[in-house]
Amino acid sequence: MTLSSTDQVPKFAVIGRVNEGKSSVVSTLTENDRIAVGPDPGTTEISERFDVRGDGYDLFSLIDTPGFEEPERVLAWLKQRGETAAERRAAIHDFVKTFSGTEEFAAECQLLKPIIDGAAVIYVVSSKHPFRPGFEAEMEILRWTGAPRLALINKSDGADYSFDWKSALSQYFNIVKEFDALRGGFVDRMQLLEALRIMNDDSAVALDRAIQILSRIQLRRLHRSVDVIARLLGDMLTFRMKLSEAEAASPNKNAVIDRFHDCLRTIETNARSEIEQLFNFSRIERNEHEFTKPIYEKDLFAEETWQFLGQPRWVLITLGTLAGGALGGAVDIKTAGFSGFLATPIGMLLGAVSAATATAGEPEAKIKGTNLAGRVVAIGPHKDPNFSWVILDRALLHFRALLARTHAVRAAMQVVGKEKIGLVHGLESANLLALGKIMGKIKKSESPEKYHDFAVTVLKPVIWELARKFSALPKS
Ligand SMILES: Nc1nc2c(ncn2[C@@H]2O[C@H](COP(=O)(O)OP(=O)(O)OP(=O)(O)O)[C@@H](O)[C@H]2O)c(=O)[nH]1
Ligand SMILES: [Mg+2]
Repeated sequence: MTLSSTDQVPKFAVIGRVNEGKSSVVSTLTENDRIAVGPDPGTTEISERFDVRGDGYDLFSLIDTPGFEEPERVLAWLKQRGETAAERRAAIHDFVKTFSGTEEFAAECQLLKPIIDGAAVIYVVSSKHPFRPGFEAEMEILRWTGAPRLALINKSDGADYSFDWKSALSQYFNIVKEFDALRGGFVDRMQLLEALRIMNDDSAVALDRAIQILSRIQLRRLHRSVDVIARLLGDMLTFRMKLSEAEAASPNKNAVIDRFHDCLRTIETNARSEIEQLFNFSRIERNEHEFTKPIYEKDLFAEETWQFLGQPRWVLITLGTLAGGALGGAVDIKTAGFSGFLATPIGMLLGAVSAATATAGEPEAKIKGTNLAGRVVAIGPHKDPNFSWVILDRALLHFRALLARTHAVRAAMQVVGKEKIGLVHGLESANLLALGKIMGKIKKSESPEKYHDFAVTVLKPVIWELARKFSALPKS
């Protein structure tokens, strides 16, 4: 369903010098990770329009363009033809008409054509390069177009010349804004749309609607992500694998366990892909090299995963006891702290139990088997008490990495920060207890569906908190 004609859909040409991050801005704002972005100047050679659609509406379009190559020569040509204000726009038209299809000024023709066709301008500069008067020629050319113009300082790491840029840009552009194409979250993107809306009255209604629809879609994605993670927990915690006839007849324990683990890995990988697709990521690379894999990307059953993720043993036992109602939830395991907690009689008791029962244990040693007439016919579910926490932790880490990523990033996904630590033990005690309880119930249940809605209710505040931290939560 398209309610508006194409003419009413706001169009923005993203313009600037080569390699300033124009295509990165287009990728991030259009949530398109297939646009060519690269370190070599001149990656984009022809202008290309990318449409943003949502809930059946055309919302806005961005046009990715090649960088200015010879702005001084172009300006000199224009100056010979446009002496008065009235003549300047006509001179731009003449320029494109004269040089289109020729070898001269190919990049400039490509980038000016969309403006002639009615696009407003987003002029991109990188904060890491200092402002030089050489840039004034291209800014002047853009002023001659008479189109509404917003300047975007693409913030990057390292040197930051934003301050110098601002004073120069404000002389040529209606609005100057900072934006980080590699990190800008949903909220930052909406703020940019709001700035574009202010810049150009003609597109105000359309952009208001775009912000409204995109916010609705974002909320829906967050809800669906909670749903996928809740389903992942249910599926993994109750997963049982039937042995084939051949496996049951001559059991090879290791081979069967390997297949069991492969099935669990597949469930996890599918859930991750489902969430990535919800957020329009189509080709996130997974780094296969063991040493550079982020923790959540390390194999689910790698020893390191089990060391850093999930819960320490003492927390597992405490949580088990609390969830079982023995302490009535009266002890706050977070504020009690490990050492202080151990000094209490309950803590000493639990410490002793922990020391007596905790085994470093291979995760695969804890799989339940089902016997029938003396033959193992199925195995599962996974019995390790930390299993549920490890898969939850991995799901949260993956989700966090996704929220921290924009569609302009082409590198393999990494956990934010290099801390070798999961997320579950940073959760609020109330959330921890509720999660422990629900995961315990799911594990014991034959049908995880029974607890799905409950799991969704418990997971939602955790996912919402992450979304808020990463500017991914729309304004209500
Ligand atoms: N550190 C950092 N790098 C960035 C940022 N934005 C873009 N880059 C990198 O800068 C390089 C150029 O980015 P592009 O988006 O292709 O730049 P462009 O202006 O479209 O370049 P051309 O098409 O060649 O004119 C790529 O390697 C990007 O990953 C940023 O905000 N921070
Ligand atoms: Mg480009």
